[in-house]
Amino acid sequence: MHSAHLVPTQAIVRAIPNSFSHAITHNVPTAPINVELAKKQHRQYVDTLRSLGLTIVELPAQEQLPDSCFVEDTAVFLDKVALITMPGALSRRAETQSVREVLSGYATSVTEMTLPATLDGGDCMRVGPRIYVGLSARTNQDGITLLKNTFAPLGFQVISVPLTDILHLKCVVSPLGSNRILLAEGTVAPRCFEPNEIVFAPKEEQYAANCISIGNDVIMPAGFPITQRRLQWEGYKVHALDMSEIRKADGSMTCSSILF
Ligand code: CIR
Repeated sequence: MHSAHLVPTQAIVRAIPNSFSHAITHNVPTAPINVELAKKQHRQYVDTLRSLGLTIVELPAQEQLPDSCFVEDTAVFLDKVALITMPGALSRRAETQSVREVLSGYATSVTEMTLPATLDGGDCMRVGPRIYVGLSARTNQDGITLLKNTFAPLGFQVISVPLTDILHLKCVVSPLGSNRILLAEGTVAPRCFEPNEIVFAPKEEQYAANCISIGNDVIMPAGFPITQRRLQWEGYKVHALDMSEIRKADGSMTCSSILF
């Protein structure tokens, strides 16, 4: 049986490489990525996780892999079971090796995905006993089948959510504890997530729908006042971080760590 939702105590992160300006992006940034500022924003992100009591496992930057700071995409790690993914983007596939090595130290079982299956961790959202998984340009049906084969035996219900024009499921929705989510309006139909409670981020604040909730604390991007007020009104303590440079590489809150 899967564990009830537990507050994470550890975070795996990876420093931003100097090559970060070559990360994949679908945004056409209005200005080039300021890599030094991105590194500063990443340090603030890591410091915030640490200030909330998490033990940080920081992997060294990998210069030859510009997207490698987005560790979330390389593994799904729940209840000490690790599924090492086959990232959908070819240029990201070599990122998994060092994550597998570090997770092997914490996991009771490690499964490695192989082609033709592909899956990015950013498409997987655990909410209590359910794992929602985006069927996306990065995650295919074979990847979802392997996710099910790995986690259904632990008692998780795996629910696929077809996506169009959305990079990853968690670009538009993220968990707020074990029976509640934050969802960007006008993206995925709310009924897909029944019976969870939903807090909505307005469509124009879609980027803010990707947040990290740890107990009563929520880490979200700065500059999204409506979503921030809604979360505060719900009683969360909000930590708003400047993510301007990380966003230019299509990165956000959840993708920069593996929490467990
Ligand atoms: C990519 O396109 O793969 C990266 N530039 C961004 C990945 C962001 N990952 C995530 O949201 N889980």
